[in-house]
Amino acid sequence: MKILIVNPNTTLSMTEKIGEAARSVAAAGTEITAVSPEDGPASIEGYYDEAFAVPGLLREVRKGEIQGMDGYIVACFDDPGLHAVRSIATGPVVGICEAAVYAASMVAGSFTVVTTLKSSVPAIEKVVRGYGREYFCRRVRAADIPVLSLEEEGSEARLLIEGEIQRAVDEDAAEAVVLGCAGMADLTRQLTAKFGLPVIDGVASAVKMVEGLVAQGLKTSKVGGYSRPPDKAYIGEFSGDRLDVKES
Ligand code: 5HY
Repeated sequence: MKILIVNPNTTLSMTEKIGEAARSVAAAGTEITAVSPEDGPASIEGYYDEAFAVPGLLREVRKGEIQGMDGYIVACFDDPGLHAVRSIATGPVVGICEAAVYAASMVAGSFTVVTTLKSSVPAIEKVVRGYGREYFCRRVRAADIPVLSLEEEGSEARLLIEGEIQRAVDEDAAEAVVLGCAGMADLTRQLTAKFGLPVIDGVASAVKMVEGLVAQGLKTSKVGGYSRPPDKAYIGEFSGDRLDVKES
């Protein structure tokens, strides 16, 4: 089974980390390919960055369709462009926020999300509500760290994340914690051991969910909302993003 993971930001060290986290849980026979777009923001911290990450994300998925990928993962915790990706993907597509909040609400009665900057919180709250998980989600907290500090050796990012997890336990009575950034994927095991409760990384959860969907022979429905858009002209910088009729 071939799974394409797209990290919608353009920081390759984070893409490599995401690929490693995915391979660490993938089943034998699952081939993981982790990529980033050629164009777009180095990190995604709110609505503006999200908007500019989507065209590059879609271009990588179009390449994946030509390469015959069986399933896709959108590896940014805002799940940017998830529905647009489903409009052009044949196989199942799962977002890491979507996967993590469903997994969390299956292993705990409540959870808190710990993300990076305050500017990322409203977008994540909206996505969690969109999945109908607001009943389980006690709070979306920010560790007040830039996304790219997770790539810096010796940064205090992990200490600040631990501090926010402790507050989630003490103040939110959270029974599980969801890591609100793909760049935190490598911290899961040590944080779970340190705090003695499930600390969930969406990359790992998404790999297992895509594997499960593909193994059932499920594909993205092309009836209704996720059907391919009718052909039309794309002009200017996006003229190359017009879907080729062959892709229909
Ligand atoms: C992420 N940004 O998972 C989100 C996290 C955030 O570049 N990868 C990013 O802070 O919204």
